Amino acid sequence: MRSLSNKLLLAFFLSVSVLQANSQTMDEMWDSRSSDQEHPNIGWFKDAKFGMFIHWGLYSKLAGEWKGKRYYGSGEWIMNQARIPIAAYSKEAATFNPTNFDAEKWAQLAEDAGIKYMVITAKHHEGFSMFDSKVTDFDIVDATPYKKDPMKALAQSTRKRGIQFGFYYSQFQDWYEPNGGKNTWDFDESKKDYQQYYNNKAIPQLKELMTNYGPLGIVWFDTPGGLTKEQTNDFIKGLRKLQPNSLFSSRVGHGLGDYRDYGDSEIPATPIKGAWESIYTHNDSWGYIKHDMNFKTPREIVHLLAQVASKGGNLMLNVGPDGTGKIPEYSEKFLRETGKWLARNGESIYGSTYGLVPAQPWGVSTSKPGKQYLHVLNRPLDGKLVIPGFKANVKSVSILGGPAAVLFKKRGDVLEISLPAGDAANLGTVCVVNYAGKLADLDLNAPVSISSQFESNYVEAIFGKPQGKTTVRSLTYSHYYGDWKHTTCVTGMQDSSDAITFQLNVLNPGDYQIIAEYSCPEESAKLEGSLHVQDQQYLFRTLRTSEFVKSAPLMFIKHTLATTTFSTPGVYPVVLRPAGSGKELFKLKSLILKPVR
Ligand code: FHN
Repeated sequence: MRSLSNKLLLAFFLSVSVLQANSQTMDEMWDSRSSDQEHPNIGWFKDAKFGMFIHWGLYSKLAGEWKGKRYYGSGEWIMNQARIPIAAYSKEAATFNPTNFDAEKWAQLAEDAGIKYMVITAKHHEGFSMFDSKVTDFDIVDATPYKKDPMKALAQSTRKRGIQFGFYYSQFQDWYEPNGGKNTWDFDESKKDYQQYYNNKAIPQLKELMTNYGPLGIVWFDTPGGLTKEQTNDFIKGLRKLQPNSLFSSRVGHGLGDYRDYGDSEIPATPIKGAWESIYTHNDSWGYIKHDMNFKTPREIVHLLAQVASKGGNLMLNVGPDGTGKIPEYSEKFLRETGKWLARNGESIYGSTYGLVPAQPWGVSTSKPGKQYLHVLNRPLDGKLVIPGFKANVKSVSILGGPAAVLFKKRGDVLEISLPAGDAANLGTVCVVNYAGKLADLDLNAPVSISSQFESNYVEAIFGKPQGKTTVRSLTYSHYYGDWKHTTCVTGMQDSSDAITFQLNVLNPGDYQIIAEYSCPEESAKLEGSLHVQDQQYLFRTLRTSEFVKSAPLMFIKHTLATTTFSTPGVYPVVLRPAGSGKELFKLKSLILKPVR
């Protein structure tokens, strides 16, 4: 009787797990909550700021192509995208021979790039182990002509350079195992026994990884599933005993990780306290695809790093080596350029926390005690950097890697810095403001600065104050398969009681065009809306762009709604709302203030 009820309970638990696993949303797969208890070893991670992610597996050899057909987007998903049966996929191991792999070269690249930690895929969803595992023969030592364990060498080469080393491990999805998550083309998901898979593969393999490769900075779990919170707790506890100092990513699930990872390629809209990380691909795919050449430029990488650091987080940027073990040429080249910038400007990134200067058209800021680092991502035309609301006493201003002292003026709370002549080759100038006393914490409600010294001033959705049913939220979509994008937009404005108000701090009087940057599906096209500024109402009709679907680009239009003259500097509210009632007006990404030339 007792064993029957146990079996029933187990069957119930399994069917609930199956349901849960199949109905997971992206937010559940990207669990971005972390434990309330700070990990005692979190310090190095908070200071590190720049990590290298490496996706490398059997999929790297396929390079985005299967049976003459090319696949785009996430190359490591090719087995799933092409529904390749295990029998055919596993044969690829017989010719996987990454003889170009050179641990020293990879680690040297990381060091040259200014990378402080590296996380590499030990086993991705395909189920192939890139390390020597006694748990399975489907691993690089047993199943390939290469026969060596590249992870041993890489762990040594990185550590020797003072770079923290960690493993990515897909703890739930394993398309090779009958009881692993999410291979629905070879197996019936409803018949799977996830516990069996956890007990016989995931846990023993994680134990191998945490025993045989020295101290691991991070175990980077991904796409949780099949375990309750209690079971996840037990799973974590068992592993922690082996290496109490290792940090676990939040994708271990149920809010039990040591730091937060946001969605793939996502930066939170506002600064976040505590330890967290943004993860980005260098091109479109995580795993190598030979026809993916959309590499972020050195300037784009530096700006991304500054953006993430200005909100208090780390950037972990992915590279995808090919099946021979070679890192793409442009990844090498552009990362080395980034490293040169960091060699000069690293003080503003490493060990910093989020910036205290509110939104400015010239860029973003990062902080250290007594210092604000101003990252000039857009240079003002007149070379004068204006920082309103800077209440502390400024002692000096300098440029990292440049003049030790630059001229500045303080008029009340407005700090004005005279930038030295521009250096076009510089990927981003950083001004250091040394100050005495205390600056107040960042005020997200502070008015957004608008200046005539820029071609355009972007006021992001997050700075609007919503009213009625209006909400500001992040919309997630992709261009190619799995290359996620996130845009924070004002949504839900349906009738005239709904509105969004932006407070603009106009620094230079003059004529400005007011442009709304929005996305508008067919059902919202031709709706009437109104914009209020300086006691004037301007009416407009929405223009159709694209539907909001997960698997296609979300298109935005820049629609000029009004031209206005601000005759004196000061704070001006701008209000947008639907004129009638019915459907959502549009999804507003930003308000753009463009000085009239
Ligand atoms: O499905 C994976 C994907 O292949 C890749 O590994 C990324 C990296 O964050 N994580 C998962 C999706 O979010």
